[in-house]
Amino acid sequence: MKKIIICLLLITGLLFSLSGCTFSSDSNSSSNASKEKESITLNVYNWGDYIDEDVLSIFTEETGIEINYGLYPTNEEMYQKIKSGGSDYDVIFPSDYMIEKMIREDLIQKLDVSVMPNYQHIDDHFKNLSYDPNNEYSVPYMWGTVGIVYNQTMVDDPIDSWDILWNEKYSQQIFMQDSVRDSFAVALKKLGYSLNSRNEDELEEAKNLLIAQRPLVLAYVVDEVKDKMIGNEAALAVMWSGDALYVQDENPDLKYVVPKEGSNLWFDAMAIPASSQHKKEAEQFIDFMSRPDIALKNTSYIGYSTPNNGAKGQLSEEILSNPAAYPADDILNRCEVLHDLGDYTEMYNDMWTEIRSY
Ligand code: N2P
Repeated sequence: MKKIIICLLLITGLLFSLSGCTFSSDSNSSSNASKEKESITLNVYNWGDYIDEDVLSIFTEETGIEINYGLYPTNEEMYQKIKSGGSDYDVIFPSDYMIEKMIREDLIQKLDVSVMPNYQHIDDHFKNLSYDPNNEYSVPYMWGTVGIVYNQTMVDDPIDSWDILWNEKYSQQIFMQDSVRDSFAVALKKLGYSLNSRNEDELEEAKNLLIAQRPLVLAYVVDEVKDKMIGNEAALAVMWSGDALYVQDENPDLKYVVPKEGSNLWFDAMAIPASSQHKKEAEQFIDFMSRPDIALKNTSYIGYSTPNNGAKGQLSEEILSNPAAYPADDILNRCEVLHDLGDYTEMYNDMWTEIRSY
């Protein structure tokens, strides 16, 4: 009897260690060792409020691949997480300049658009852009501009210039973005400089401008700005166009303008960190996100503009003719795309820390 029990224990132990091997390629599913089939979990890391979360369960239903979904507020925070290692993200959504930087630092891996049939739905205008000239590292997700959202019942000046954000009349009525590149872009454009300036005098000037603005600013915010503007908490806010669309829907007093001095035109795209062990499944997810019905769900839910022709073709005339969502060329022509600043990144970051410490 004893022998039989020992034998059984040995066999059980062997089975456990074998199943351990099967699952060792995926640390997240080791607790699911009792499942018969290997189950993969993709770690997807995205901006807050930047997806219709229903699509995540649709993906799991269709593929059996589980998704562990995490959020970040800015490119810089995402970058730090990936750079420091220790995290095992499989899909991220960096912006243009951050894609450039992450390619340079070998932090994202090449992907193969030839295994992504839905890549054909991405409009050619969003391909071969300078941050990823051969479309080797990223698949466009959303795009837009940065501008001012204002509450027309709370302002009586014309809003067409960044200058309004330095008007003392609106002291404590202004929300700025808690984001280094976005805030510097505002100050640099107000001064008539490039938002990619590497000129130390210009940067110093922009920094001083942002410090001078500090007492007028009610708060530096990210996603929470939407509810605050909907709730009439301030007159003016620097916002991304997609969020502007979303708040206008909830509060018709809110208007969006891209100031005459020019602004930022940005592109966010899906990419796979170099450390991901699930390239194939990550590509499958990126392709799924580019499928017209799924891209339509996302753009409709979050309000941001889609680079996906299959989805765009199904949007209402009301959305397509809203200049906040699909601006005409005269607006786009005065916008500039952010670039990786190389060694100057640190200078911007240090200055931003200084501004935020006042
Ligand atoms: C959504 C964030 C949009 C990112 N909350 C703009 N690049």
